[in-house]
Amino acid sequence: MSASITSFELYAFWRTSATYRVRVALRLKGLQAREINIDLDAGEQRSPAYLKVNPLAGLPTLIQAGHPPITQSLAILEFLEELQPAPALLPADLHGRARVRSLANMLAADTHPLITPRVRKYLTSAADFDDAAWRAWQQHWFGTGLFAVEKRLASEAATGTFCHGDQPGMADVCLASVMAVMQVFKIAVPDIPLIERIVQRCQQLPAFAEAAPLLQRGAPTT
Ligand SMILES: N[C@@H](CCC(=O)N[C@@H](CS)C(=O)NCC(=O)O)C(=O)O
Repeated sequence: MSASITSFELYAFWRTSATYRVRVALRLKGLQAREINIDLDAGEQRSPAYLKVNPLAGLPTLIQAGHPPITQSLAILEFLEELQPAPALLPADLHGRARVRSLANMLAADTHPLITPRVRKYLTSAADFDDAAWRAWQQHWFGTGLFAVEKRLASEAATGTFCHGDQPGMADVCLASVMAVMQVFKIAVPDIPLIERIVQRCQQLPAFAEAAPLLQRGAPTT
């Protein structure tokens, strides 16, 4: 592996779902990144210094030395896939790739962004949401996304041990990332047996197990 491939920096915070995806993908591909902690609870994502890196104030951002920052976890996963094609996070066939990207987007684009700190901040300040209303919001949007994914996984022949066949891929990374953040926030969605089975299988793999939020630097120890 060339030196340039390993010289990554990852702006990260212990519990973020989108950062989890990148941590897993790096590990699956045998790559490493030095993490730079951005404390979301302290609002560091909105500091002038970080806004220069990522004007949308989100984590993660991946930096490869000498290149512009790469934001958006799915763009980072696609970048890593092209940089280091094996093991593949996307299937070899066109329609398989479309299916995996579609499942990944259902989770990373249509489900997770609704429960991010900036949404919470807005709802609790501009819309008078209290803790109970925020919890109901999280439950609603996680459930909406996961029920739809469960329905697809149950009805589509390409589902295997993992979301697509018997190798972990981009959809599994996104699925496990959503389930990981739900665990952090103690949100449970009932009646998603296939998802639970697939995520349990993911967690048996070191790349997923080592990316668990509570194992990351800065995570609470109790
Ligand atoms: N679509 C973006 C989402 C980025 C994002 O919202 N990340 C969350 C953490 S999981 C964040 O940093 N939020 C900061 C905030 O909402 O203030 C991606 O996939 O990278």
